[in-house]
Amino acid sequence: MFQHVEAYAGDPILSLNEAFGKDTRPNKINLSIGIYFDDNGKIPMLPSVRAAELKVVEAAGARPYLPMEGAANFRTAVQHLLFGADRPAVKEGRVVTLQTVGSSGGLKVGADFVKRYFPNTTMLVSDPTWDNHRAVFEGSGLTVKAYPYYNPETGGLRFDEMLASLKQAEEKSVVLLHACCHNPTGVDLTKAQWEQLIPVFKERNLIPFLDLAYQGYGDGIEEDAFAIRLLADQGLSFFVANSFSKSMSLYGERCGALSVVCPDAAQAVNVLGQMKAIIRRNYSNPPMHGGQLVATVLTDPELRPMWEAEVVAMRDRIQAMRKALHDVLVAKVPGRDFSYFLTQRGMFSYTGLTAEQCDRLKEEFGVYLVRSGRMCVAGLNTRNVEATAAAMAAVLA
Ligand code: PLP
Ligand code: TYF
Repeated sequence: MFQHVEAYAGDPILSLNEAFGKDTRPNKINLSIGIYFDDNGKIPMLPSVRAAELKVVEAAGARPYLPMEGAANFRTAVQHLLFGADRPAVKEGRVVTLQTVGSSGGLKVGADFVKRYFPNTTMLVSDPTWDNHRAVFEGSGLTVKAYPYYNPETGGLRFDEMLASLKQAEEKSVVLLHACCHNPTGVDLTKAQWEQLIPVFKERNLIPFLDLAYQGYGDGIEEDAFAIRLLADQGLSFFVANSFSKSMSLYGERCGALSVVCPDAAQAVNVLGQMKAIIRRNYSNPPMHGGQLVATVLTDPELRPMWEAEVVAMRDRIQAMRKALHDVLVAKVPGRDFSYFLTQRGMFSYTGLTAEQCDRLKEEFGVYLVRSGRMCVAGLNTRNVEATAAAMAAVLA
């Protein structure tokens, strides 16, 4: 019956993470998967989230199904977090926010919506992007093409080429953009560059689709929402998928949202309705628990500032590790530029290491990086950063 079902090659990042788990070497170092580990190499339970969980458990009663669009308190809190409670688009009722199964769920629901209402459109993604973007969009039947983004020669952005490419894009193409902390490169647009994109979006009638998976890991919780607020203030219609996996260390709870900014409140009502229909056809409604932790942290006057301070601490720790790795490498490998570790933002850096060098790092030194050369710098800590630098220096020699 199932002879025609071919073997699954596996997801490269998840497979590498599994291989790390099976590696018996005591000094192995996991810089593969995009997860924030603390200085003890553990996934943290944030004290603010723990306190919220105790409150949620204390108050918990019956477990009805949530509505298709998720819990109302979660949706409002997330909308205010992303857009700001006082922004015109929010006050005018033009923003729709739905609770989704992680931001992956938000991307998928958004992709199904795009396919249904813009069936012949093209999804434009950065070159490179998170592999799963292409998989999710193609899975919904959309055509995916890339726009220029990363410049391997400079470790920076090919902004002029990106802009030129978008100026040529077909009307109503959907342009996927990482709102901050680009995965996999760590290279972000500056505020001025975001502003330069606005007239192109308007003239070409493009539909931005922002992915905010690392809010708070770039410059700050508010600061990392800059692009979202800019696009909303400029009157654009666009999508945002956002995640709490990293910002609240709630990976397995699958907490995310999809928001759509619409031209007017009447269109917002219909967009919400059709998003609900898509959710009903896919998984009916999201799970309760994780979303209630997020809503509690965001709205509780004591827990909110606690969480904000915890995000600062995670961001600062990554910055400190970037600097530590940079300084050791500069000393060990003279003549090579490692400044990208200091300029790139968020959890990832693109090291420029070849696939063969990454294989050597894994096999000879137990240091796991994705074969594209992407390093999750959030896997570094005070005990493994020297060894990582030494291993990198060895494969670069
Ligand atoms: N988008 C990007 C760019 C990511 O890096 C990730 C996770 O690594 C996601 C979306 C999905 O996150 P989640 O589904 O856990 O919210
Ligand atoms: O490291 C990355 O880029 C991601 C991590 O449901 C990830 O692929 C893992 C599981 C998941 C979403 C993202």
